[in-house]
Amino acid sequence: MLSRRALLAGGVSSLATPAILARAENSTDSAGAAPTILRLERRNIEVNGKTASVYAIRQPNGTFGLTTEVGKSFRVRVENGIDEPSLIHWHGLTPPWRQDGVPGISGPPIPAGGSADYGFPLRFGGTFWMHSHQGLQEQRLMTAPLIIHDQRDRPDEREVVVMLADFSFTPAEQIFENLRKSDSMAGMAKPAGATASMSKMSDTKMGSMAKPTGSMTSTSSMKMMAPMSAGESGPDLNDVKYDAFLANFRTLADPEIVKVEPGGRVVLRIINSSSMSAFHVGLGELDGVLIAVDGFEVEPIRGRSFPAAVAQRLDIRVSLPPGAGAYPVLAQLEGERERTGIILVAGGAPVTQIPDAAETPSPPLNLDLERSLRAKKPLAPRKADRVHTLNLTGEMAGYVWSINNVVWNKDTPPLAVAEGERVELVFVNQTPMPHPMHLHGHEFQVVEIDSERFSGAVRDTVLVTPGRRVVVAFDANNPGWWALHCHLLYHLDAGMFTTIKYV
Ligand SMILES: [Cu+2]
Repeated sequence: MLSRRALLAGGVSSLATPAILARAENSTDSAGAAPTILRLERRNIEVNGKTASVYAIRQPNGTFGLTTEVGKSFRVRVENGIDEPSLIHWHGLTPPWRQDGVPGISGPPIPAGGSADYGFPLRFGGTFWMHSHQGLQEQRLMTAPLIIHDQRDRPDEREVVVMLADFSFTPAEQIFENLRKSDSMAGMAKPAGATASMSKMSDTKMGSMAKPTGSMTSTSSMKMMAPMSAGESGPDLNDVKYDAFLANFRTLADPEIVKVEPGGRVVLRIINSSSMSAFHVGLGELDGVLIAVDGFEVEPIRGRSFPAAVAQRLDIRVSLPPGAGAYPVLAQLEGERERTGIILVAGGAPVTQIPDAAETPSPPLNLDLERSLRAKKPLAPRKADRVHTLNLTGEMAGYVWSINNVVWNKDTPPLAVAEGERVELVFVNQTPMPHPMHLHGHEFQVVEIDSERFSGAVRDTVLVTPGRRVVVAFDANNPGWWALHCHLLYHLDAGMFTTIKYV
């Protein structure tokens, strides 16, 4: 049988003369060492009994993404085997800015059939990930784990990577178009020729931009408006109604089963690679210890449920009870019942099917955990040399998202920063939706929530819930032009994006 995969492999290997974009800068080690090849490919996965064509970032041996160790250089060649340009961002790493993987800011995308080389020292270990920053490719699962081992890893501990994702059979471009149309739906002035798009509206769920209004009378229109799970006074969540939620590319109908030792130790590396969806990660009857967020160590926090906003990572240590047992690790969508997950199985215990919906909806993510996190290695105390306030803003009509009411475009002036400065970013969420804010090229420390100062987690993505004010601090120690944006894919694409530049 000639599988699609075989065809793809042939397609990729036929790139005999790839255009090598010399993008790698001097690295500190073995210039002669061969880079790890990461191929951007198309592949098929099965979701809800249907075949879906998605992307993948894989090594030639089939390994998704990359596992390496601190002290080594990051030496990678990305080969673009899909039929459109792409560029991969190393989420959470601090490369030279030309290697950061943001089209138009760090450099041009890799053309179809081309490749690009990367090389830079790895300053720290932890749980990171990689994803396309080109267009809406991330929604089609152009994502993979990026794990950097360091001295924290224990030889007696089993590492289990769990990558969470949201999935829709509707093409991302259509999802985005539906979101943009949502205001006309709210007004209920039925657009001419809207019949086709009306049926597609079931793919998106209206947030506040389309709350039922007095002018809405049609019951069929009412049906399109999914109920506000968090209630009228709660935040607006989950703009997009997904067909499935995946853990390591699988649903709970056919979850990944990970064999573990009875009484053994496991470290879960949870990566929320979703485009739009935040989860509560539940350990069931297992006690967990949260030891790191976004790759950076925190003072350990015990618990059985931890929040993971879009793009965030959680390292959770669990000790398994002696004897046989099956232990689901479940991620439940915030504000909803839907969930996904994997199952740890010790000693050949039987595995029972777990419904892909919990009995009750989960609450929206809040900042309670964020407030209680304390960095193990905080930034050195220092007064800020410069403070930038970023009001997170949005026009509900037309799905317009912005920062300080500016919808980003290439002419938007970057925020000024000078090398060597301690910079504080004040995020003020003036919208009814939560925004996970991500700074490229630097780790930052959460230092204030709603005027309460504390020595919070060092990380690269912080959730700012509606009405809240969250302050992060970072040292401007990596000159370049860096993206700073909401990590909700359609917010980012709609303009909730800006940059910091010091070169
Ligand atoms: Cu956002």
